[in-house]
Amino acid sequence: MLTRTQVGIIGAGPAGLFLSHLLYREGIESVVLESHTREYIEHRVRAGVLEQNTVDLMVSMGLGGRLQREGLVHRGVELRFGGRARRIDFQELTGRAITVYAQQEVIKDLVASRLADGGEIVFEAEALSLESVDQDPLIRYRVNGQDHQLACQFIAGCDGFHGIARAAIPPSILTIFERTYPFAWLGILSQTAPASEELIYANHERGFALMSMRSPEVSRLYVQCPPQEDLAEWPDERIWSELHARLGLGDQLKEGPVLQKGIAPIRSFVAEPMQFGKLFLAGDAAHIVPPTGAKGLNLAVADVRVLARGLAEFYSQGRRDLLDRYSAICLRHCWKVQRFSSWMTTTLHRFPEENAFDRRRQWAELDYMTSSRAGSQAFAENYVGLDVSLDS
Ligand code: RFL
Ligand code: PHB
Repeated sequence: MLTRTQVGIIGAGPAGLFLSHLLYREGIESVVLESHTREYIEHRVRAGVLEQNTVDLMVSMGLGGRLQREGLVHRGVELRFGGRARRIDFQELTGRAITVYAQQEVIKDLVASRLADGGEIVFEAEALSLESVDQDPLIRYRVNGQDHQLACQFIAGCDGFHGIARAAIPPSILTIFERTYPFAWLGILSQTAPASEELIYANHERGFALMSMRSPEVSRLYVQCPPQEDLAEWPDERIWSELHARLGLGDQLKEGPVLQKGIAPIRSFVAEPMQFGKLFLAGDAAHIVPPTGAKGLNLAVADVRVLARGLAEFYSQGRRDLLDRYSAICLRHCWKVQRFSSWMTTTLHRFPEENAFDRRRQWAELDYMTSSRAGSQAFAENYVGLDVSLDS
């Protein structure tokens, strides 16, 4: 079956869903194709930290109700290293804050509101190929074994790192910038009250650890582990014992039932350009940041705000100016976020090849960044989120 729309969106992650909302507000029609079920995407455990700009956008879209009731507003964060514990005060340094609200809750809010507005999200619809992306774009996709085609004026590739959209940009014009790290993150969700009101990032002899949360009753905790680690090597007792050792929270860290457990690879990745013909990549389809800066979802939102604005200009005034600069604008912002995320990652983790000099240098780096006004200001500004400049 052949259907038509203005913007064909592949992927109902944060990038695709925020985009479909923003377009709807501009009177632009879209169809979202998502390979998984609604149930699956609404329960996939991932991000937890929303920048102020992301929260403000949700509120302005009329999606702030549950977020403002259930989200936990954090005005600072703690860094632990070399026997020290230092707090960065976001409020004092930037006047802004971050909100802890799980990615799957953002997804639930976006899906419910989009469907209530009559929006089209096709679940279990796997995009198979993109055709004629520089002329008359067409997406071939499959639902329940049946092949379909979606003809569109533009395609938004919001299909994450493992999606198919990026491959529709000819290899001759695509450049990949990549860094893999010699470790992964083992994360758990536990039915236990958070050990502290604010997030704690720890650089410890035994490796990095992070104490985060999802609610006053549920903690989200991470430890650095070897890459390609087998989850079976990590029974709950071992995870708790590492968390105790690395976070150094004593009795404050209460153990509880482990509700979910998983290992995530850590990488930095950028594909340039983010646009080819009428295809625009957004979010993880174009770039991955290591989770240490808590930026991936927020970066996806930043991309689609620029894209929605460019498309709105195109449809309302016939101007392509912003669309033509989409890639340059997003990449400029993306590289600043890559810089911060890789700085957080290299400063807080242990590396197999490091020596005693490297350890002292890490501590000095953290000491300076958390004790000088300039250092803490820079940290706070980046953590709460930089604004996107529309200059390219
Ligand atoms: P997503 O979320 O991967 O969504 C892509 C969607 O596309 C679908 N798809 C297809 N659909 C149809 N046809 C195809 N051929 C398709 N191929 C794929 C997929 O099913 C999926 O639904 O990408 P998007 O929208 O760009 O969003 C990116 C974010 O999900 C990601 O960056 C964050 O989760 C990263 N992240 C964090 N970001 C933050 O801003 N704050 C955080 O605190 C934070 N913590 C994290 C994180 C990522 C983590 N992992 C999993 C590495 C913590 C962790 C542990
Ligand atoms: C989370 O709560 O899942 C989380 C928090 C901070 C990060 C990464 C993940 O840097």
